[in-house]
Amino acid sequence: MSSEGLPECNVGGSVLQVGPLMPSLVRKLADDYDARRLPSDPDERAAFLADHGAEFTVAVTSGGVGVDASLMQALPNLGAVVNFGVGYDTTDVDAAHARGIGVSNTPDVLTDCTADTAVGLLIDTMRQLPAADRYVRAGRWPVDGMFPLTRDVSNSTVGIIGLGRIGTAIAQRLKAFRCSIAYHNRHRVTDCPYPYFASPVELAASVDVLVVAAAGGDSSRGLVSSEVIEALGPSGYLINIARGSVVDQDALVVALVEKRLAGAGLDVFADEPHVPEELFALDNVVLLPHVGSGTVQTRAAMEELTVRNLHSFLTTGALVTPV
Ligand code: 8YV
Repeated sequence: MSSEGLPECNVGGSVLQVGPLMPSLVRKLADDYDARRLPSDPDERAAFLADHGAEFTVAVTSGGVGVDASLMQALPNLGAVVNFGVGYDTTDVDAAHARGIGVSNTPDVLTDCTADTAVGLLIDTMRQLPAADRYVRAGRWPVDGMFPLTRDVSNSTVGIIGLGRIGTAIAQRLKAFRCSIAYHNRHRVTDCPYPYFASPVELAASVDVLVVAAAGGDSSRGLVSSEVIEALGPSGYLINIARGSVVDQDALVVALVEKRLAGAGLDVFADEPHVPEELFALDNVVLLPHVGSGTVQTRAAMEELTVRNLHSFLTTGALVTPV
């Protein structure tokens, strides 16, 4: 068997691994698909592509790296980019489609896990639970007394930027907390029970918490601008589990440092894995190392769907979950 549950196939050396992937997926690609890995060193990479670029028909990558237009050009026989992850903003989909290259991602299998992370992060941020934990560990409770009071999550108003699969799953969870939900998308969602705001600034001005769940890429870059942050205001919270690029990170950091925002919970950043150090000292900010989908079960399901896309493309020419 080439991979569990999938029929044997003989694909030779046509699979290219672009960027780091989960160790189990790296092994599977190497063992079952004879994949080669694109060197990260620029000189080695150029030489490798000059020698082998024409051999590859599929690139397997993830949201952290992706396949840009210049790499596509160096892979003249590429037919598919198989992306581990639901977000594919690092792959140039327009350039891919213009060249007849299919792109797949891993939707649905990570929706629940990522929505769980968003709600956990929202609670952690509004209730300052990580700071309260640090307070206990530092021995401050017996010395300094009660931890400062925080803010209710239940019954708060929450604006969701990007009411797609994950945004909707976040809203469903927050309904159990009796939160009022409103949203902003590029287009109104049909048959949606939540109020729609065409303007992110107006949405931010009317909620306690803004949750960013929009896809990354050029269409959403800087959508949460300094004006949106200002509209959220000194009693507002920002939660981002989407992509750092959706938020004007410099404006966010200044607003947090100057206390023009009540707090922020951030799982994603503009230049991962680098996080602005000004945030490290702020107890009203919760910082996570991009763990939205980071559970054993969810990553296994993402890996399985990645391999199904790869296998399907190699055996039938079609992707299972094309974008
Ligand atoms: C992964 C993600 O961490 O699916 C996504 O878009 O951001 C995460 O689930 C990422 O794809 C791994 O590189």
